[in-house]
Order: sequence, then structure tokens, then C-alpha cells
Amino acid sequence: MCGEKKAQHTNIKTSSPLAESTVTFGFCGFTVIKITYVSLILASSSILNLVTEPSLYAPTYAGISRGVLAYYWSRFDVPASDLELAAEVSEDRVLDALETGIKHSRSVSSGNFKISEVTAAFTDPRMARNPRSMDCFYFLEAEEENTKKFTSPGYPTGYPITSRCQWQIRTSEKKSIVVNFPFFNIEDDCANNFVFIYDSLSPDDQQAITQKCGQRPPSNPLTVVSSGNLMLINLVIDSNVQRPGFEAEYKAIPLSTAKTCGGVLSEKEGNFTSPLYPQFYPPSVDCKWTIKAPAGNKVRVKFTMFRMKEPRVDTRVCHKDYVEVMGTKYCGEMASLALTSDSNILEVNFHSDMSYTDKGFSAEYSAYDPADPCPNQFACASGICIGKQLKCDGWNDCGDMSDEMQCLCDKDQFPCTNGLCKPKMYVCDRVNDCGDGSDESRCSCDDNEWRCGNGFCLPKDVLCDGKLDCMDGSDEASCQSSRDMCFDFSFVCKNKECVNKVNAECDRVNDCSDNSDEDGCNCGTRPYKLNRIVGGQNAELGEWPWQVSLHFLTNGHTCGASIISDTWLLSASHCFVTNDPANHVASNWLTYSGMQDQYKQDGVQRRAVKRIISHPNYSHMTFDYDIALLELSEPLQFTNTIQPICLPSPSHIFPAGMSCWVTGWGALREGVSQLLQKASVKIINDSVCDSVTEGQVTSRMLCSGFLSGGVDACQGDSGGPLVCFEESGKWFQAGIVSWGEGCARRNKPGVYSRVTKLRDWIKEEIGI
Ligand code: 4AZ
Repeated sequence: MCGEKKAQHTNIKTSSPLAESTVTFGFCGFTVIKITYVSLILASSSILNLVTEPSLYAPTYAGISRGVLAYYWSRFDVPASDLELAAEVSEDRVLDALETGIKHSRSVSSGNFKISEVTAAFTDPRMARNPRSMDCFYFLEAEEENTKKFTSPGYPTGYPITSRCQWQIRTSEKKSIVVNFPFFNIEDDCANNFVFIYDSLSPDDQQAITQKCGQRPPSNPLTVVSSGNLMLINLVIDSNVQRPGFEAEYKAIPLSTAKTCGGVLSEKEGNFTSPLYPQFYPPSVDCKWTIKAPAGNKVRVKFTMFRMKEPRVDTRVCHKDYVEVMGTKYCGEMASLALTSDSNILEVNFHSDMSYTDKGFSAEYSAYDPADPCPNQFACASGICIGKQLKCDGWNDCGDMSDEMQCLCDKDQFPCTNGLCKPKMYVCDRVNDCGDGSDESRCSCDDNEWRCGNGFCLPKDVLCDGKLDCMDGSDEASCQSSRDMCFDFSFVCKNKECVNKVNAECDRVNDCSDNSDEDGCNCGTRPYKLNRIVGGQNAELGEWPWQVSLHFLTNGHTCGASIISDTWLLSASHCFVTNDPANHVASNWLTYSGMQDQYKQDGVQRRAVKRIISHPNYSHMTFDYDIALLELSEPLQFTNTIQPICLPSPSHIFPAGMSCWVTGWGALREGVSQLLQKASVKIINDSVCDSVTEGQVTSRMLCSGFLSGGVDACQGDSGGPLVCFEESGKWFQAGIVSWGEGCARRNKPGVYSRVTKLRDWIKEEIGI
């Protein structure tokens, strides 16, 4: 890409139809001159002794801002036999050639125009378009009064699978350009399918605003702003699938609207954001906010959203875009950032450089009395206040852990070296619960012993002896010698072959000779690129596309379920097998897929239920076998917000300590929630689960949550999924919300039906 000297080699790309004989690479750049003049740029070719194509010259406007008049690119096709010459082409040489050419140009020496700056940089050859051919090349003029539109070629049916398009947008001086993409859906592979946006008419990486691919939900639209009156939008597609593409709206706004920011904030509390938030902030902007609290007070600032990510930036240094507070620069993406001042005045500086922008930040500030920073509350080290009851509850409520430090541990708790308290049962369970490893540090087995995945020590000779010694099979996993043996953890292929590899299914590697481990893997992905909002328990639209709301008669939302195919849902038996036989009547239920808000129907698919299959062994006394299958009256159409979850094979392992997510519209306190809620919970060790539930769990159940309480599924979430993200890039359903003693209580985790143990039953019933 432009501006990247290092990229010299990666930009060299064989081009067709000359693929065998030539190598193509390009330069882009611009000259700043007073009037348009074309031929001078060609000077580069005479010095570089290479086969060159005539430069393609983009017609330019006279009198546009900054005096930028000429943009061009040069393409050099080097015969493969002269490949060593390619190394001689450097940005400096091209620049040299240009400058020499310009110096000797008659128009320059006659004073027709003055050249103040010439730049040249490598560019990705895919970025260069021939404006003369007018093939997918557009000149657009943005106006303040009028929002205009353009779309990708073939939108919304689908773009050509090889597409190269450019939109050059200009407006008059003292204005900037805003481009919003209300719809954006292109391939996920950003290397070959992307929209690249520049704060220039040249595809110069040093003036890149952003590069995007994938799909964006309506809740996370892309809106970019230029720093001046030019913007270039490039579309590059090399794909074998068609996606709809994008729709874009553009208009001009006064430069002052884009660039004016900062000021003095002297209220007791308030909010401020990066320029134009939640749109992308413009490049090349600096703002300063001075927050003034009354004398004797101090200032605290909490960033509720912070995203200033840029390629190739070390977030410890933040040498490009940053927020600076009290001499420290912050950049990247941050989950929580809260700061307090030393005096009654706090300055917050925002800087965006000339390339790459992002959503920016949103912050809250307030003045406080340092003698009593948090009246009737606990003061976190960061200065923010939290409820007193949250101190030492095992939860990081402050964001900096200060509420969980120096706690007096109960007698059933283990004092971690870092001051945290963890349940004693967590010691030596192979999960680093303390965070500093102290709960797992004195658990090692003797030198001549092997430590099983569940923490047990066994003599070393159990390793790969062809017998299962550790309960979790860890002594036989990945052994060459046990290749053809089958254990509980082995994945059994369709042809009955065993694969001794943990979680072999749908991991994009063909492990079975009949490839059956990669069959039926169109599941567990979420098409949308999502907003990442700091904290927050409200799910976003499309975040959990397998979640379904089950409505019973006129009662509204009653239970959750998950999509496992276009006609089958998975839920809990206890939603249907109750004292009231009406609960087991399929026609009394309606299912809503693609829903996020119980009061919004956009994109929601409503289906009646044709059949309910409850597990015949379901016990309403013990909640054992709490699983049910629902057949839909009509198939679902999969969309961005409606997708199936992957079902794990019986051998799939969700290890203790793994962080998974439970979702549902269930009880927040009372009744149901309007918006789909999400909670991150950890898989709890089976022996811990057994002991905290006083032996009430069966092998068809698993515990998940936090023994410290605080996060859990609850009434109304029943039947909903507990899902875990696997390294293969797919989401698998580990559990079905089933029961628990109350909700979110200390030492009372949520209990879920264990899908791996019930997997064979699903297959027997419905063949999925
Ligand atoms: C319920 O009543 C229920 N805390 C579901 C989950 C949990 C408790 C109760 C887990 O459906």
C-alpha cells in the first residue's frame, strides 16, 4: 500500500493475462502544483530503465483546496526475465525521477506553476483504476444541502466476484465529507475483499481512514469523515461468492463542524465525546477539554466507550491517535478506563493524526470531594464509586480489582497471594482463578508422576499405555500409539474410525478419512461485525443469532430455545412438562427467531410449533434429562440475525474455567427483560459442582457461573443456550439453562443440561 516502503515485495503481484511473463507493481502519489499539467509525471519512466506503461492520469479540478491538483499512478510491468530490476525501483528513485522530470519541464521553468511538494509511495496494484476507462470509476460532488447516494456494483443482488471500483468524492473548500454506509455486507476475508477509504484522492496508506470488510448490523453502521474536501473510496473484491455489497450516503459538512471540539467544562458532572462520535472522528484533529471542578474538589473521568485502534500501533506508546490525560497517552480498545485528577482541574487532550481513524470515545466526568470521594459507597483506586456490598464479593466491579484486594477471606476461601479470596475448592483445579497463579502453584505432581487434566497425579507410566487412567482421558490424548483406539474423548467418525484429538469436529481440519468431522459445520458463526460496548449486559442485534424466544399462549415470553437447524429448536423439558398439560400442546407455543427486543418485530421470524419431543427420562423432581426438541411448522430462513448454533459431539470437552455465555430475556429482578441479556460465565469443575449442589447434579448436568455469585441465568432463561467460542472460530452449545438454587447467589451456580451427554439422543430423534 502507499507509503509502506517495507511492503515493496508484498506488492509485487503477478498479473493476468501476462501472469507468466510479467510482474506488476505500482506507485501512487500526488504533486502539489498550481495548474494541471500531465506529462511531467512520465519523467519517471525514462530514468528507471524498466518497461513502463504510460501513467494513468486522473483529471483534476482547478482551484480545489490545498492546491492539490495532480494525482497519478504509474504501473511498471517487468518481464520475469528482468525480475532483478524490480529491486531497483524504490519510492526514493521514483521521487527522484519525478523531481528531475519536473525541474526540466518547460512549463515549470517558464513559471506557469510552482511545485511545492511531490510524493510517491508504493501502492497495492489492486487500488489503481484507469479513470479514462470509466469502468466502475466515479467522480462525485458532495453538497451540504443534499444527501446523495451510491452503491457497489450489482447492489443489492450481488457484486461481480472480481470487482475494482473507485469513488472520488470532492466538495468545495472549507468543507469536509461525511460518508455513511447504512448497509454494508461484503466477504469476511479482508485480504481480498474490502472497502478502503482515504482522506485523499490517492490510495496513500499515510492518508488511509479505514479498511473494512464483513457485515455490519444496523446498530453499528460505518460513518467516516474526511479532514478536508476530498475522499477516495476503493472497493476490491476477489471472491467466489457474491454478497450484496454496500449502500452509501454522502454529503458535505462545514469543516468547522468536523474540526471544532474541546472546551471548558465547568458543570459538576457531564459528558463529552471525540468529534462526531459515534461516527468515526476525522483525521488530523486536536481537541482539548479543560474540566474545572470547584476549588478543593477533584475530577474523575470515566470512559464508557473507548476505541482508537490503528494498524501497527504499539498501544504502550500510542504514537499516532491518542487521548492524553495527565501526561499518559491512551489508545487501542479499552474495556474500562477511569481516571482521577490531582487537583480541581483536569485536561483531556485528543489527537488524531493524518491516517486511520476510529469510533473514538465517550466519557462521563464529575467533580468530587477528596475527603469523601464516594459518600456511602466504596471508592475504587481509579476514583469511581461502587456500592459497598460489591466490595470483596469476588467480582471485579471497579475494573481495576481494587474492590477485591485486601479482603478478609472466609474460612472456606483460599487467600490468593494478590489479596483476592477464592473458594477453597478452586485450589489445584488447573484453573488460574486468582489471576496470579497462586491457587495452582503448589499442586505439582512428583517428578515421576503425570498430572491429569482434572488435577489428579498418577504414575508417569500411565501415559500412552493404551488404557484410560485419567478420568478425562488426558493420559491417552494425542498419543501416536493410541491412534486406532477409541476412548470417551475420541471423536467417532461416520465410518466408525476414532480420532484421538480434543474437539476434532468443525475445526477446519479433516481428521476422519471420510472427512465426517467437518460435516454439518454451517453453524456457530455470527455474520455481523459488532459494536463492542464497554460493560453492558444488553445483547446487540445479531450477537446471539441462535437465540429464540418461546411465547406461551397469551403469557408472552416464557422460555428460551436455540436454533439447531432450519426446522428444529433445542430447549428444556421443564418448559413443556409441567402440571398443566397445555404446556405440552405444540399449538400453544409461538417461536420468535432473530429477536433482540421483545417489542420489535423487524427481521423477526415467527413460527408455530408442529411437534414437541421431551426426553422420556426427564424427571421433574431432579431435572435430570432436562431437554426437549421443537419442530417448527415451517423452516426458518437464515439471515444475519438468524443462524444455527453448533452442537458438540459427545466427545467435545468444555474444560473447567472456560468462559462461556448464557443469554435470555429472563428475570433481571422480577418479570422478564425487554432486551435480550447476555452474561459471561465460567464452566465449573465437576467435583466443585457436585459439592456446591450437595450431590444434586447428575452426569447429564453441568455447572456454570461464578461461585461468588452475581452473574447467572434465571427464571425465563430456561431452555436457552449456554454457548462457548472455540479456537476454530465457531460457537458450540455446551448447556441448556435448566435450574439452580435461586439466581446469582453465592456458592449457587446455575445448573445446565449437558449437551454432550444428550447429543446421541438428539441424533436418534431427529437425525441431526
Ligand atoms: C428457572 O426457574 C431457573 N440460576 C432457571 C435457571 C436458574 C434458576 C432458575 C439458574 O427457570
